[in-house]
Amino acid sequence: MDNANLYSALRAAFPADLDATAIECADGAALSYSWSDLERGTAMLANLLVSLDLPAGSRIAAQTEKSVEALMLYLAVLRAGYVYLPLNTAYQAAEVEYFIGNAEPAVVVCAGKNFGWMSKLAFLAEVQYVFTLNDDRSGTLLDRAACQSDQHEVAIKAADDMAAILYTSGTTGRSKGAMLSHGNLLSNAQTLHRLWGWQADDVLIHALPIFHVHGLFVASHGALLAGAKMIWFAKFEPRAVINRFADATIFMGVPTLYGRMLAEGGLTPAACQKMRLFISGSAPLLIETFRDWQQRSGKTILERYGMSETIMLTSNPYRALDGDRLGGTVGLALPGVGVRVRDDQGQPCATGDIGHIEVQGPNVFHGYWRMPEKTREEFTADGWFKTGDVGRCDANGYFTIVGRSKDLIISGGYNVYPAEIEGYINEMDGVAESAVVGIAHADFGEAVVAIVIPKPGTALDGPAIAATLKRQIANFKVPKQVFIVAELPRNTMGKVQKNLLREQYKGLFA
Ligand code: MCA
Ligand code: AMP
Repeated sequence: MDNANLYSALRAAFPADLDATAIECADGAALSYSWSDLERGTAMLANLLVSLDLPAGSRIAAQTEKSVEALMLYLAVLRAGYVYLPLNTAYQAAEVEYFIGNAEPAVVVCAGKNFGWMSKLAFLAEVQYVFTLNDDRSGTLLDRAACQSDQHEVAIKAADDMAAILYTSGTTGRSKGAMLSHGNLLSNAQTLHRLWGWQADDVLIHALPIFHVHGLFVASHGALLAGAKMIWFAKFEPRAVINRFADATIFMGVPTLYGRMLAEGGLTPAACQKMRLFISGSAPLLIETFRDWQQRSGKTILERYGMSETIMLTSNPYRALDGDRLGGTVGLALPGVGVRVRDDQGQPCATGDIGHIEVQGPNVFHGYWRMPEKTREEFTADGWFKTGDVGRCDANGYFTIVGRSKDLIISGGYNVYPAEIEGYINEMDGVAESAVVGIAHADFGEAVVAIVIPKPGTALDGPAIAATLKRQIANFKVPKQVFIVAELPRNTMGKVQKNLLREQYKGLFA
């Protein structure tokens, strides 16, 4: 029987020389990991998980700082046949409590500094095991794995078996867990492998977090499936990254990373000469950034588009013979992926007309964890997933995203759902109502801004509201500005007109 476990496919791509360097750490101690280190380290971690005798399909939740060991934990979960649940390190206790309550993981792995509150809420949720993993390679997870065998037979999985759950916030209610299978992840990784011309002698600069699709799947799978080396940055440092372009061939980033590198002096065609591919995604890349990068580095960024529910969907061409990389567009549908534009009635839009983007393919997720109704709502009757993005397709098949029908802010590549922030603000004493909007921001693309109405006779303080939120929610969700006003603009139906608020505050971060 063929094993569809993603780890088997990744392992098969490791180079013959297992002593070659797989990952070189760029920051901190001069550490490097061979392919054999990855194989043996993930085997020991997988054996530890197996030794816990967890039920099939158990979720393993991880909220840890970025480290090679954290990546190995992900690979070990795949190889042991369990389901990986990564959590943004910025999430605070109230946010994590929801994910743990909803996903009911069997194991939680957290940073040692968070063990106090994490273990408390995990045990209240009847999680059986809580391990710690720190970015200096200390913690109980590795201590326990150290006495395990470094030989492990990869668990047999079918393509439809779940490999990971990625939580994406809901427009109205709480976050939804998108269930991705081994087949979803592998088919997308193989498509990108061919399309972007990955080779064993590529070197990827990995400077993204590993709790989202971009850093965990698109970047890591790309390098692993090519047997290519990674230069590993635990934290993005623009100048340090530019300094390593001389040793690398591929870089992936969200637009904020490109903007920050453009603000550095050392970005020149000579510095980028060896680089063959710069990829941008997760948020719209401004045409100015696209052009400035071309001018300063001599290289044309390839912009692509995707989602947690679907992994990658479209890409600008890699090879010149397949077409130009057009700034402002997200390129063509990936081979094997269906992308279409529909009007409000669900009818096909004419070429160039704006409508709702819907998608289909082997990369599209299997539904939201324990939310069958939500899943049904997000698919059309003929089985296409409604992305919530609004865009158009030109005569050559290039897609452009022009907006979103979902009320979503993307700040520095992280998603923020206004309804969630409004919920926290509305619960505060003296608040009658609030509206949260995304305002153009030079560094983050969009920044979160809150407009708050006090209850009659109450005085509110904007910075105090932001300070309270900072103690409750992930820092990137906290409004950069909070305005106290007497009333919100409304349409005749009484609905808050967020477009007018966005217009009113548009120059705020100019
Ligand atoms: C940090 N801060 C932010 C953000 N990040 N504010 C708004 N938006 C952000 N994204 C604020 C913090 O709240 C803090 O504020 C201050 O900046 C410093 O925090 P620090 O963590 O030190 O910031 P940083 O290290 O400079 O981080 C900026 C960053 C990071 C490197 C741009 O946000 C990042 O790595 N973004 C990438 C996200 C990503 O990988 N997205 C992929 C999603 P204060 O001092 O006031 O507390 S996957 C996806 O979307 C799909 C599928 C796709 O297509 O890829
Ligand atoms: P996530 O929920 O983190 O998976 O974010 C997915 C959303 O990010 C998509 O639905 C888009 O709105 C947005 N996105 C990703 N890539 C791009 C891009 N290249 N241009 C514009 N928006 C993008």
